Amino acid sequence: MTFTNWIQVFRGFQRLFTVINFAYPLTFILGDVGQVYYDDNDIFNAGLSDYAFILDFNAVEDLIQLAGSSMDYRLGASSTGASTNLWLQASQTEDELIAVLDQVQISSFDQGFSFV
Ligand SMILES: [Ca+2]
Ligand SMILES: [Ca+2]
Repeated sequence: MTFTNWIQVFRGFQRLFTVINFAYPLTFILGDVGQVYYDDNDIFNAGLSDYAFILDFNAVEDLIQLAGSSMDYRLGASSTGASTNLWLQASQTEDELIAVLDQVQISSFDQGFSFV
């Protein structure tokens, strides 16, 4: 079992999942075709109780896989400004928190993301 597979095993759990990145490139599977993980499936709730908390994300080396297209998501600064929150905005009344990229500021999907 690769580490990527191990991450996939935990997909969709209603829990906070912390991923500690290692020195080599990783792909974080936060969605598959037609399925968004860490979505509480309540369009009126921001889904703050389940999201992937990713440490040491490096957009040059690592990859976050998401379902849909970049238009479905938005990146925003955390309340402290030190980290980046990844939100699902498509078909949501209240944007859904999918991931927190700890201690990195990322403002575009140009690098480090793939959409399936
Ligand atoms: Ca929600
Ligand atoms: Ca969520």
